[in-house]
Amino acid sequence: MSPKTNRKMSPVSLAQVVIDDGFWSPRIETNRIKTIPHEYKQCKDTGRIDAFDLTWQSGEEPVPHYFWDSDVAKWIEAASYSLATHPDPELDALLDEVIEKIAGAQQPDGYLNVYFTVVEPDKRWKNLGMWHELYCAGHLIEAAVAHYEVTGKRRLLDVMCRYADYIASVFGPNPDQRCGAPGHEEIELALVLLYRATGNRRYLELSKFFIDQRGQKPSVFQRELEHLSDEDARINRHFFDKKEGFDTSYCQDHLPVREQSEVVGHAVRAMYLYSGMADVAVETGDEELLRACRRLWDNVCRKRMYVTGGIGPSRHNEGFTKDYDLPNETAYAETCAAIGLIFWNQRMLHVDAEARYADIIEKALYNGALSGVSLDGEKFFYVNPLASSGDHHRQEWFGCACCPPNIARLIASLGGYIYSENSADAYIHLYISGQGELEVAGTQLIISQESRYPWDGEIEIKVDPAKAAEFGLNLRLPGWCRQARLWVNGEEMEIPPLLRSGYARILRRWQAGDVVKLDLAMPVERVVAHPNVSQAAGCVALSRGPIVFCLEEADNPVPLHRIVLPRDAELTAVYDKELLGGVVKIQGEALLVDDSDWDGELYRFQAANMRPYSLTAVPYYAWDHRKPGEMRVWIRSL
Ligand code: FUB
Ligand code: ZN
Repeated sequence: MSPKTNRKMSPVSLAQVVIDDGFWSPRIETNRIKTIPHEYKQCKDTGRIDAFDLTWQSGEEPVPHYFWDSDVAKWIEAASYSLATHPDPELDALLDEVIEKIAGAQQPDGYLNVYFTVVEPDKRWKNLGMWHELYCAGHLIEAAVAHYEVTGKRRLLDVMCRYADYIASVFGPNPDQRCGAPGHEEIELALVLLYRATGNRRYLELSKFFIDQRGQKPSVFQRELEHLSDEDARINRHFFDKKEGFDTSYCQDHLPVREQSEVVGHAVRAMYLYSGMADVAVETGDEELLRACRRLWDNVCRKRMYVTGGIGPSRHNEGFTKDYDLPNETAYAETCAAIGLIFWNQRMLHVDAEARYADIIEKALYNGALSGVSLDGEKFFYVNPLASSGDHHRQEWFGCACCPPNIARLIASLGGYIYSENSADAYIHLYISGQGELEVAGTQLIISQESRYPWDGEIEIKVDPAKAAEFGLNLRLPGWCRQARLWVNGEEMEIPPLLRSGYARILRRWQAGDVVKLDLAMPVERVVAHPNVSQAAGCVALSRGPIVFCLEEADNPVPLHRIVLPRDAELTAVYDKELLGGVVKIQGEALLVDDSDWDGELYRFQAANMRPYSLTAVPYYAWDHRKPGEMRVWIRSL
């Protein structure tokens, strides 16, 4: 094996960051006081939490589902992150209570899964392809690590180490062990977190084992089918049996992961797999895995991603189809998939230190992921289409409730995405007001940011090292920004000579009181899609800074497909503090296809007339908060 590929930088942890930001602070507070309690209540009311008491009896309703454990796990993770930035003794005690229940559900051999303990105990590990035991284990491990890191309490961590030890005894390369891999990836990345938290290499090795099992022939998922009843294998066959033969690309098992170049199958599964691959690669110096990650990144980000950062267009497989296939109204674009894209890009960012990954994090964060939660924090989108005829609305919960606690854990941990550090450099990836405490060039360093981002591109950054030191301060120049200016202590700097992989690197001897100003021009932009995206042909999407906009019927009470935006129409950005919690809206003089002279015909030879029309567009993340109606991101253009 090649030598260790250390990450080029490490993220500054959530606990070292204070967010004090006009855009995010209210959302983090809503997440804390509304979303997290709401999700606890849902988990409690639907039986997910008490299911860990293992008192379920045959015939009782509801029957625990085989991925219920993961919903509670993600709630624990979200609540733990929230404690990191906002101590709350009540929440702390509630977490202890839930964790005790989970600990009580652990079996004498270390196994821990509600469904396969009380509902179908004879089916443990029988259907790895579809039955989610390893996925649930992964989420519980992530929860355990988060809870331990934030509170210092080992209860859940110890439980999950026992479970992971048991899993490591069952699965592995030895003759007395099973080959296997999770159908739904997740445990791979979680085991690396567990390895980092405990120093136990066995977890890293198990993660690598699972990663390399995927795609071997014959497939582990094919082999296990031989032992499944027709009834138990029905769901597998639905996804795996194709006209051309057995195909497990649904769970990225079509090829060994090191040979993969195309993102296929279920989108959340794919994102968690690639995150795990990046993690294992970083810890083991496995360049081959990283090369695969970079190829897959090119495919998804250049050919299979919505302008909102949503991914996975198809409802059928909750995932990918083919290059440039990005339908709008039927877009699946699951909230979890956009979040998974963020997780993976966060990892790649630290491997390669290239701003393109942070660009994707930002795009998904402000658009395709954030749309997943309502402004009041108590309703959620599972599916995030880019057009709607008015019948798609956020819901309080779902039978399959993966998305709500996923967005809660992302928002609660946002502080961990802003800064990174290494021995010679500090990095700012996201422009979010507040402070970060870093350690660079042998000194403690406080970086403070102030801005009205994402509504305004002027950012003031104060750099306060405990003692004067030379290091590079790297400021991300977002991919969406075409014109930036930079000043250090009032003196303007030329940016091109400072450019390093999408960051402006200011290398100097920094001292307390130094002030940097960055001005990112934020005009309204018309985005056009690659000519092969048939569903966006002849259209533009409006964006400004990191925000993608959409038309809603609430502002435009006309059929939205009849609004046409001339190429030269002036578009103005206006901040409206009363609208949707305070947003910039875009206004402009467009045209409306007129039907007043159609006289009832369906077809005619003469083109339709157009009349002037003033359009208003609002941020996509905030759609569906007013009177139900049409929505559309891609606007016809002329
Ligand atoms: O299967 C577990 C989760 O539920 C997946 O990540 C989502 O796509 C949904 O299928
Ligand atoms: Zn989901």
